[in-house]
Amino acid sequence: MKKKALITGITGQDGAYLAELLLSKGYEVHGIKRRSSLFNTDRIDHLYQDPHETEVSFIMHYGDLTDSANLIRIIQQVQPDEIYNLGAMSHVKVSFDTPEYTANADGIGTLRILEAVRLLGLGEKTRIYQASTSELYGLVQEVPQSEKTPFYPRSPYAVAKLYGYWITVNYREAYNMFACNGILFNHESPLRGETFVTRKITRGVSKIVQGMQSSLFLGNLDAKRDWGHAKDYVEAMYLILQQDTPEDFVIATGITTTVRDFVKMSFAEAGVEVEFKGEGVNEKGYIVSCSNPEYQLETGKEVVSIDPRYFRPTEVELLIGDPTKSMTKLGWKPKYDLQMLVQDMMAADLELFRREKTLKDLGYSIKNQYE
Ligand code: NDP
Ligand code: GDR
Repeated sequence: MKKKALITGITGQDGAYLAELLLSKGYEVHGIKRRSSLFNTDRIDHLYQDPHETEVSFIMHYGDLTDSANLIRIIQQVQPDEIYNLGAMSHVKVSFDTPEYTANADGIGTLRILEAVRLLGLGEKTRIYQASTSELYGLVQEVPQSEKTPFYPRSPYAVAKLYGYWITVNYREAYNMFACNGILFNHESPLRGETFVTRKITRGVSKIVQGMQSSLFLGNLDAKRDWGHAKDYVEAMYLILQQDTPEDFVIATGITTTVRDFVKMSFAEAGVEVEFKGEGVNEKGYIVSCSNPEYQLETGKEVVSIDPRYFRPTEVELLIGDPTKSMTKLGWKPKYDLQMLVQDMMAADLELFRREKTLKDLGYSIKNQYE
């Protein structure tokens, strides 16, 4: 019998990589997707299998973390061995605009999964992974941040995830369920959502060097993040659920970098050197040199500016994780370092916009005919 996994948030960055990983391990993978007025399955279309065929091992269900009855029905039908709760309103800045919804989906949504498993009598069979986050650490209490570091959430997103973290611990202790938190630090990839800072940068840089955009507007350039590759991080999720006892784990690289340096590294991938001048909201990035003959870029051109619209009411300034426990107990080790991550993201975005530019230059509109 194949093992069955149910993934919430399967249409997201991590959902897509995790589904690929579990399929490669022989799992039957079930995913919950939300109904949307436009297709939202781009990241998993390559995994799609015609449900009319026999032996289908990738199955999608419509659902939502705000709908208990729906979750109970899906879990009852699937009877999963493992649930990966990755679904969430995952954008920190947007959570300040939609705090109540974020609490419902990210906080109570976690409870709905745990409670569905409990009341369906699956507490002994079904293992649960909760997508917890380094945002729980928020205002710096100590560095590097480990499983023992106190939490101090700084956004409605982080507060909702704090509830998700503790309700997972509580169900483990109260009902003896195999429920674990992965406290994952930022992880990125070519599949990263376009409004998170790394992808915004690699997309923006790819367009700027190809003459498709003049400048990139960013918020806090001083923020420091411990960035890894999502492909490595979904391996850790899987390992957490294969242990003999349920425990919580920090997943991180242990290296932190500013947003400003991520910008420089991304331009450098395209052969462009950028330097920053000025202070605070007046800081700007300028081109110093371009060694790539493919691009026509003037030295001194302003390519990065600050837009305070991207500042957060309360910011998380510094994240740096201590992955000692996951490295020793899980045997987890990332394959990608930051340089390789930037290379992977830049290669994908340069190619994406090279194609888009070619189509435009040939006179094809890449916009929907109704726009
Ligand atoms: P994404 O934003 O790429 O994906 C989020 C997924 O959740 C999407 O599939 C989205 O669906 C789905 N979703 C959103 N709201 C609901 C809802 N109400 N009901 C059901 N599904 C919903 O996030 P990531 O893949 O980057 O992250 C995965 C998880 O890990 C999230 O919980 C995130 O908070 C957490 N996390 C992420 C980190 C990171 O650096 N990436 C670090 C630490 C934790 P749709 O496609 O329809 O929008
Ligand atoms: P984060 O990721 O908030 O850490 O949450 P994000 O990439 O949005 O921001 C990282 C840092 O960059 C600064 N920043 C900007 N951020 C965005 N989005 N856009 C900008 O223009 C910009 N300019 C500067 C931010 O202020 C911040 O300091 C991500 C999400 O995936 C969460 O779901 C997850 O839990 C955490 O990572 C770990």
